[in-house]
Amino acid sequence: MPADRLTRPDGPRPGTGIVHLGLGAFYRAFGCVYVTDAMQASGGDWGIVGVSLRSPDTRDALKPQDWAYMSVTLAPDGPQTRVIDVLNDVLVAPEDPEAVLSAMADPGVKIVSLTVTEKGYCHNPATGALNFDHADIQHDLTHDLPRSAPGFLVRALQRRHEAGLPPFTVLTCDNLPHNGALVRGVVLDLARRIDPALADWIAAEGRFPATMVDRITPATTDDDIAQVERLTGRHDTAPVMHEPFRQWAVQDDFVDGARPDLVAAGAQMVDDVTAFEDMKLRMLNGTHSALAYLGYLAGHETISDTVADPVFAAYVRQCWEEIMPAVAAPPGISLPDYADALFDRYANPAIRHRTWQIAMDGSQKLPQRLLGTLRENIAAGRESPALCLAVAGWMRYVAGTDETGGTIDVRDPLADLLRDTATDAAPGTVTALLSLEQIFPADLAAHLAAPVTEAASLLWSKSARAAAAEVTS
Ligand code: CS2
Repeated sequence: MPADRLTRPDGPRPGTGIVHLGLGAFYRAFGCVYVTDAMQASGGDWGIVGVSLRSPDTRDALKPQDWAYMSVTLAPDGPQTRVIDVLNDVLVAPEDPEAVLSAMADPGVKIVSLTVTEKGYCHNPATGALNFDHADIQHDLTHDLPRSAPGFLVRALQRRHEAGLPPFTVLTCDNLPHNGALVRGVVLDLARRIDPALADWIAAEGRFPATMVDRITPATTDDDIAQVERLTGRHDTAPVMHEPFRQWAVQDDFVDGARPDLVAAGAQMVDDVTAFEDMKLRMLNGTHSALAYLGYLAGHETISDTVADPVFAAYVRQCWEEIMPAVAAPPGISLPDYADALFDRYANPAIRHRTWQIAMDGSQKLPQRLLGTLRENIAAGRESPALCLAVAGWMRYVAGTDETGGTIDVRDPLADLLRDTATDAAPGTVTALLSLEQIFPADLAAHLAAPVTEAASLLWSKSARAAAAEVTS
């Protein structure tokens, strides 16, 4: 007998206080859970309207469940499930951009949060400035109904300004350094071209707190859906599968102080997020990407499979040795303990986080994950053989051919350019890719040329696994 479809539990429905752009698995496993906990502790009208900027899949899956879904905590000793019913609606921007703008301009909405991934900010990854050549930005400059995330933010703020309403707080939850300043910068860049007076108002009244978000949440698979059905006896087409760990450090700077009681939900409200952000982007995301490229090339499907291989277990520890001198620990945190905890999180066999998934969009990820650390190590005269191998691993990966001659399905906004730029040989590929200034600023590229070529030669002539063993002393 087929299992009953999950339905929304009976109970009061809070008013909508948040519109979230980019409703993927991560935000449903993270922000939606924090906001649910905050309302359970302290109340408030913080129901969420989710917005998908591209595909209708999440809306189509959640609608028959009245927007409820299961959050599944994958602890090493077994899963725990919980129904999350904080969503009040899900909109699909390309189908109805007007509905998205009216939701964002609603006076009850105090926060617009975002998980639109690195590329969703339409910025130049090396400089952080808005890329006015981006097709969606070109469109949004001349149309009232936008396509891009910066476009929706600017046009909705414009409506609020015209209606005499306060702006909403823009709460970015993407893995970008100084993410609050970055989103503020792209919004102001776009607003200034549309209407300088609007830009002045946003600059004066708008709030763009920086955040550090952390919870490992692989994409949900059909196997996961079947597992949830076995566990609960309910059919949920869109559960989210995540690790037990979660951490949210948020700069406490909201318009009129209006926000859910995130402290009650366990978030850390701080004046300055920088130290949390640097630690997480460099130690977690930096090694995630390193393991993704090299692990994929070595034939490992997931991060837990990769670190179960003793060569890569030693390699990731070597990466942390190279990263830690370039990280200032946030108050109360020991970096070696943080690294140990990361290792345990990566090793959790219940988390099937594919190396291929993390390898996506490397051109947008490399600067904040690996290149900042390398820049600081170079300035301090410290060598970084394991991190240079990670950069070489990315180069080999985006060249598009794996170690057995198979084609790699490279997903990246620059995928075509990267594949065409790479050559068959290691030194040529390194020189050509290092010359892409939207990823590698010229001064850094000059310093990286020799050590990355050395790492690439090792990688091309041996294998990812042998190269990882060789840089781990
Ligand atoms: C991962 C992140 O896919 C990726 O690039 O590195 O999604 C990572 O799992 C999260 O940032 C963990 O908080």
